[in-house]
Formats: sequence, structure tokens, C-alpha cells
Amino acid sequence: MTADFQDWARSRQERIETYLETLLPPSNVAPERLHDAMRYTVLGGGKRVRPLLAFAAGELSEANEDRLTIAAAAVELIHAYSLVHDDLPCMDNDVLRRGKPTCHIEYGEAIALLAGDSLQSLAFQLLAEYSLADTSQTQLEMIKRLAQASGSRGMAGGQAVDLASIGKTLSLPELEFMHIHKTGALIRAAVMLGAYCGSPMKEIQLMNLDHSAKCIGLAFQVVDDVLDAEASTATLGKTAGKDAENNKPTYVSILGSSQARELAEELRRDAYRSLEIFGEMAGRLRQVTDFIIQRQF
Ligand code: GRG
Repeated sequence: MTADFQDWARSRQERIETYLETLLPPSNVAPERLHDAMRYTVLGGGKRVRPLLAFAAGELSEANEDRLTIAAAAVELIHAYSLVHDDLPCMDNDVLRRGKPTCHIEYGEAIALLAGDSLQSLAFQLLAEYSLADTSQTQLEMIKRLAQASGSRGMAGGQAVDLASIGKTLSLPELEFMHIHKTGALIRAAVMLGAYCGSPMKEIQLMNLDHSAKCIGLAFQVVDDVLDAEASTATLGKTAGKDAENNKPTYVSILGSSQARELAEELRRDAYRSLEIFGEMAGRLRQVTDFIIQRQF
């Protein structure tokens, strides 16, 4: 990672943190415990990969930073909600997230469920409340994209396939379907929402960007599988080795670590090819892609 990229990423991470800090209701406003759980979940942790993708994609359409911050925050809120629900006993049943006790361990299951629900609602409130695109039609498209990416044809659907796959053998295409939905859909939405904040793009540009985002989303999950198998709990800030322990099919269980890493590289090359149409303007998006593939946690 170049120092220039690190500075860029840090400034966007700080920007999103500050925005979320002021957006989330204070812990002393009723219902206090719910608001506290929402703040506990969202603030002070996470790599903010999805916001970074939205900011980087926004450079392709010369989007305004204030619009990007709001769109990026909406995606991050959906991500935060998904982590809270994913950690619940009825799903992955995990006790550690971002290096601290999971939301339900800290606040109980009922509040954790409601915190996730409320974060999801807040995400859509943001997209409806502020002017984020040049036309209201584009803004509606943003709302639709995020809704689709979060629902049964996106993240929630992928999670359902994931839960049903425990203890089963999946083919590579089945695994790809699961990951493209569970993790990839929201990453794809982050990229597209960022681009929609700026000047309108040509159809061919949107198609290429969408394809690159699909590759980046899948590469994210391939690397996640490798890290789950290879990194420590301390490094990840979440319980390592859960996939093997839960007998879950992953890219590592099907391909082995080194072929999984090679697949991530192939996906990076595919993403880069689709970004060629944008020339130098896609520099940041290429750097965020590299960051996703080279990350250690
Ligand atoms: C509960 C509807 C519902 C969906 C859950 C996203 C998800 C679906 C489950 C999360 C389980 C998981 C660990 C998936 C692997 C990929 C992933 C989303 C990892 C966590 O994302 P990071 O690494 O987390 O961006 P940080 O903490 O950096 O934000």
C-alpha cells in the first residue's frame, strides 16, 4: 500500500466515522439501551471497506464528497446490521466481533435484533432524506439497488443458502452463488451507489463498473475464507477457524488455500480489465481492490 493510498483511506475512514457518530442517536436519548447498542455496533471498529469502495467509485463520476459520505454511510449501516444478526445464536452464534463481545453478548438477543433492524431502517431513511444524485430517478435507482442487494435476492438470500449448506458439499458454482449473494451483493451496491452520486455514466460504463464490482465482491469473500483458515482470532478480531469448525464449505475447503489465493488474483485481473474503460480515473478503485485482496484481517 502506498503512503498516498493510506492517507486517502484514513481521511475517508475518519470522515465516515465522524458522520456516523453524529448521525446515530445519542445513548442518552430514549430508548437508551437500543441507541447504545446501535452505537456500540457501528462506531469505533471495522475496516470500512464498503465506504472506501463507494468513495473510490465516486471518483469515476466526479461525485461530491458530502453525497458520497451519506451513500457510503447507508451501505455501512446495512453491513453493520448484517453482522449483528449474523452473530446471533440462531445464525453463526458468535461471541467476538471487531475485537469485542458481539452485540447480543453485550445487550441481549432482543436488543441485538432490534439494533440490527433499526440500523437497516436508518440506512434507507438516509437514502430517502437527502439529495444524493442529479435526478430523482437515479436516486430511486440507488434505493432500489441497496434494497435488492440486502434482500432475499442478495445478502439475506445468500445467508439463507449459507445456513442451509452447513455440513454439505457444494460445487464451485454453488459456492460462488452463495458468496456472490451473501457478501458480494452489498459490495457491488457500495460501488454502484458511489458512482450514482456523480455525473450520469454511459450504459457501457455502468455495465463494466458493475462487472468489476461483482469480481471485487467475490474476491473479498475468497480472501475472507483464506483468512478464516489461516489467520488468528487476535488478528481478525473475530473467532478464527469457524468455517472448518462449523463444517462449512468454503473456497479453502474446496480448492485449498493456494488455489483460493490464485482465484482471488484472477478476480482482481478480471476487475482490472473491466475498469480499463475508465483509464486513470479508476486508480483509487484499483487501489481499494488491492487493499481488499492483500488485507491481513
Ligand atoms: C444476517 C441478513 C444477514 C446477513 C448476514 C454479511 C453476512 C450476511 C454475514 C457476515 C458473516 C461473515 C463473517 C461473512 C464473511 C464476509 C464478511 C461480511 C466479513 C466481515 O466484513 P468485513 O471484513 O468486516 O468488512 P469489518 O469488521 O471490517 O467491517
